[in-house]
Amino acid sequence: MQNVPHLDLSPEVSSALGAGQPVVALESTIISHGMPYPQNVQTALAVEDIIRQNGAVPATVAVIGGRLKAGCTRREIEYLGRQGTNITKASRRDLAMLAARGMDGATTVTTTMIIAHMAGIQVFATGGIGGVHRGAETTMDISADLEELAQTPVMVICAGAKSILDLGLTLEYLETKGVPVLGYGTDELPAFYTRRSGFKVDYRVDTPQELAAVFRTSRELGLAGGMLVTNPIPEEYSMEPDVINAAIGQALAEAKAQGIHGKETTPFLLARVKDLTGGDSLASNIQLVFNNARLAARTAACLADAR
Ligand code: PSU
Ligand code: MN
Repeated sequence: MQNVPHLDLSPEVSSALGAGQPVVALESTIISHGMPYPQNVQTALAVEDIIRQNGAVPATVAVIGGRLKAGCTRREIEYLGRQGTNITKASRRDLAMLAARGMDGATTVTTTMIIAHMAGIQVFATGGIGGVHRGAETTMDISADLEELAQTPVMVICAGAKSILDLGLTLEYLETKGVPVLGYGTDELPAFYTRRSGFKVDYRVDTPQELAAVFRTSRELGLAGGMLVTNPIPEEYSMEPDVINAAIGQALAEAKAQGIHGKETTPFLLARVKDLTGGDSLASNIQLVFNNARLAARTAACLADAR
């Protein structure tokens, strides 16, 4: 762990890391901006339970009162969930300001990676990452998540990315930045709600042991960046491509018509897709996060075993 004056480890996370036990980081923008209350809080707490059941300690990451938290209490998770979009969605550029002013922030993939790395946590589970937006060739809207994957050595386990993004350009960007994109049990990049996208990942990996081995090797080689593990949604919870693509198409058109831009874009699209598909997409979203949490806990356990 780096000595960072603004960082607080929860007692459970601190003792697990000190004893070399597996820890899995979790983001908080998915709580505040990614799901409605109260499902967001129920899901966040259930994800923590799943990580424990699979042999690791969960560390939900957030900024609370200016403190960078690796490990939130139930009360803090409840607070983030109730506040929802009132909480600042905190990316890399927001961290110093929030810490200096003693403010709250919900951490995206980017800031969760930063804080996990400060704390000494190597594995992070979430739902979907940000990427290159459709039309980025003119808007230049490319998520900071991709830059963070290029520079911060944390393994991010997700269900791919939603096709609110340009998945092909997202893969091109990750290739340029030297970020390995691994498919768990698949050769194909999953598209969050669906198991297939038509785009190939770099490598297929079939076990948590091998995920741990590749990550460890990357560190031994002194490579700077992280690693993206894409884990397809379980078949029984996956959605009809036509249904989800129609909702995504409409959400994108509304965002354009309303001039939504900057950090509002992703939360707007996520909320509209959820509304347009009723509760179905939310149920799928919850299940894929559970699935990623299980894999992350097992992978973190393999990393800890090999120490
Ligand atoms: N994609 C999802 N669900 C999410 C997010 C993205 O399917 O909750 C959140 C994550 O916190 C991610 C952030 O890091 O949005 C990316 O935002 P932006 O596109 O503004 O970089
Ligand atoms: Mn953006």
